[in-house]
Amino acid sequence: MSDKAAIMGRLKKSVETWDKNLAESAAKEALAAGIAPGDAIENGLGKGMEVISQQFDDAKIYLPQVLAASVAMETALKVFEPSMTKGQTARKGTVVIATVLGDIHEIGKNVVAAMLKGGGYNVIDLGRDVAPEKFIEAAKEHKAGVVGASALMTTTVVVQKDIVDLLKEEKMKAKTIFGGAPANEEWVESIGGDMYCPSGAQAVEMVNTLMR
Ligand code: B12
Repeated sequence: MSDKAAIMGRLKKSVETWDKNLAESAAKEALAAGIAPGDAIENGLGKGMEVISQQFDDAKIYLPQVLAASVAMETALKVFEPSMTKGQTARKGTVVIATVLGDIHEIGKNVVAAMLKGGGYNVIDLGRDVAPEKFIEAAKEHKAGVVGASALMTTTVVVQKDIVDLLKEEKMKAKTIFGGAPANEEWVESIGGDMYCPSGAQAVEMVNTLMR
């Protein structure tokens, strides 16, 4: 097995086995080996989280293990973040991003925020469990070109519609991009949003298009 494949395997395994020490060391190894952080996140750590999701769905593991896997993933993300954002002068425009009201899932949003920063955007990350009004206030204050919202639950994805409605009410021109497990293209189209984004790997390209 090549070095890269072995390192990707360790990244995946670290999330799968909720081993934050392995997550940290494998992330450092990936950087040292010159693996692009985006690649390591999507195809290493992300694959581990897919396994965790499946095991959770199959009731083979429970919430504490999912939480521990999240901690492992976040530990690795912290190692990658500086190298994703360094040297950027953030001149391509501003993106306001957060996870919607009632929803505390933030790993995907954090991945996207890091990728956008790495892609040259000024990213205003409002965190998780954020009310639609806060998105709008921040978009106004920072003159954002794009507003992005993550929702991971069928009960919270509806808040994405509230964000579109409020932007329209306020006659704002900012474009919208949405993601998270329960969202899809049809949903975003039905609420009058601009784009659905299925993964961090595509986020920069999609935001580039929206900013044009
Ligand atoms: C990890 C996890 C957790 C962790 C979250 C830790 C954290 N700090 O974020 C913890 C353990 C805390 C958690 C809690 C809960 N969870 Co949970 N969780 C998950 C799990 C397994 C993985 C999510 C994840 O991090 N994936 C990895 C990231 C990298 O992927 P991602 O989020 O999809 O993001 C990528 C893309 O979607 C896209 N994207 C996402 N958002 C955005 C936004 C923009 C703007 C863009 C451009 C792109 C984009 O790019 C990202 C990067 O590639 C999912 C399963 C699943 N299939 O999603 C369940 C899941 C979302 N959880 C679920 C549930 C039910 C809960 C709880 C209610 C459980 C409980 N009984 O308490 C609570 C939520 C409480 C709340 N109010 O929010 C359900 C939701 C079901 C539903 N109703 O829809 C799921 C689907 C599991 C399941 N099959 O039942 N959870």
